[in-house]
Amino acid sequence: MNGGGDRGKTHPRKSGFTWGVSTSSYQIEGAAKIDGRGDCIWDTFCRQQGRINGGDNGDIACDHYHRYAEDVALMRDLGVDAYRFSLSWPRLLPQGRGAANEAGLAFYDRLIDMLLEAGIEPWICLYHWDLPQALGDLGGWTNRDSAGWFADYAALAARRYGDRVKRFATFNEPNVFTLFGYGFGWHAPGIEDRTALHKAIHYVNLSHGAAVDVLRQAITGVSIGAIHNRQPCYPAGPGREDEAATQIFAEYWNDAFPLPQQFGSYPPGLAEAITPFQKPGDMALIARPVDWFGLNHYAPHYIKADSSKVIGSSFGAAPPDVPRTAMDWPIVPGAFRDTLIDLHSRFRLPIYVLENGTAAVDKPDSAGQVRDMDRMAYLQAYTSAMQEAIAAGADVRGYFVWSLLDNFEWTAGYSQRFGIVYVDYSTLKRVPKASARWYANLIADARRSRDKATGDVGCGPAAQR
Ligand code: IFM
Repeated sequence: MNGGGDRGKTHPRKSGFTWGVSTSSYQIEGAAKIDGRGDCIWDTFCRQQGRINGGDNGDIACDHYHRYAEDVALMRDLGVDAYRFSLSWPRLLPQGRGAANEAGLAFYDRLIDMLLEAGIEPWICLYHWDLPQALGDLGGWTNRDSAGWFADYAALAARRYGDRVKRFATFNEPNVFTLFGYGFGWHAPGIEDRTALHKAIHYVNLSHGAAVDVLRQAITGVSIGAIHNRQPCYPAGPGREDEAATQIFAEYWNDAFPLPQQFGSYPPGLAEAITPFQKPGDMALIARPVDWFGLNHYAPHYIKADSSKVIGSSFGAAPPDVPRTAMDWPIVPGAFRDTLIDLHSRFRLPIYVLENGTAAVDKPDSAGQVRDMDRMAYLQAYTSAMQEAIAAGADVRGYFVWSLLDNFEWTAGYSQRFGIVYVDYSTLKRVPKASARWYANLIADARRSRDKATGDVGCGPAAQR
């Protein structure tokens, strides 16, 4: 395990706590068929009848590819320290490997340069689910060669952007895209197969380790992490079946990636199933030291036994008295606090919250304003819970709202809005919601309290007004 140093000192303006916003390539970029971008597995998945709510797809999304300057200006107005986005692998390498696409590479040059000019630190995530279809055709993450493909892609990104970008994440939520994509068949590529799931878990872990090596070697002063979605899992019902199912589910959800990546071994419930795909030396490659732990957190899960699923468990219903978001996700800020404290005690790495936020039913009023009181209440409660975790000793160094913009919410299409900036999908006009103003005030207050040099990390009570 890494000693816990946060080695990245990369942006002149930045010190102390990092406030940011996050997005991902497929969810916002659009421009799916121009400037040489290749298809990704989500392009294919969206074309399949009945997969996505309303038959939506990422062809246009928020058209960030053309409107990035406006989006950087929105971030500058928010006053964020950092922006976490993902690179579109098929935009850089249309076939996933081989010849690079200069137009795609140049797009991120423009974005990065504009962010730096605006005083916003770019954080790159290499993979947020848009695997090139050409690699999907070769088995995608169920092919052991994926580790080599991913390492080569990481090397390309490092060579091109490593002079200006020092913060790199390998994967976003590997638990979600492997379990939903290869285990439950809900996400691209739509596979429901136990063997495929276990291969994908192991080869994604291998790919992570291979990319860490490449990035570390190629970029002076790089600061590397992976981004994991962690939520407490509780049995949905009182019986022993749900209790056992919850234990299994929690291992797949919370531990299948962080444990091997940090400690070099799989959780007990997965170890046997993964063994056939392991080769000598694999675990050492997977457990390469990283500099920080990226956490995505939304809500606890309530789990039930489900023999129709390849892992024997699935999502159940939350108790009826628990408040929910528009996604029907429980609102339990205390679970966020406890997750941060638990993470700190188990992993001893600096923590960056790289996604937290909520979907809400947002509509402009007659004056064109979006008064998203539910989102503000959620963010207020969750940032307060984070502050409680920090007060209890958790080493939390940053918080990024999911998401800057309303965007393509995977199988929900455009029906769920997570942005603090409203996007009118018919005109692509952006309207900062009330929560954007709230977040800007939070950041400004935090910065003032930081500047007073009180020793506060800048997300203390003064910042919570
Ligand atoms: O939109 C997603 C994101 O792509 C990954 N984390 C959860 C978000 C909300 O569902």
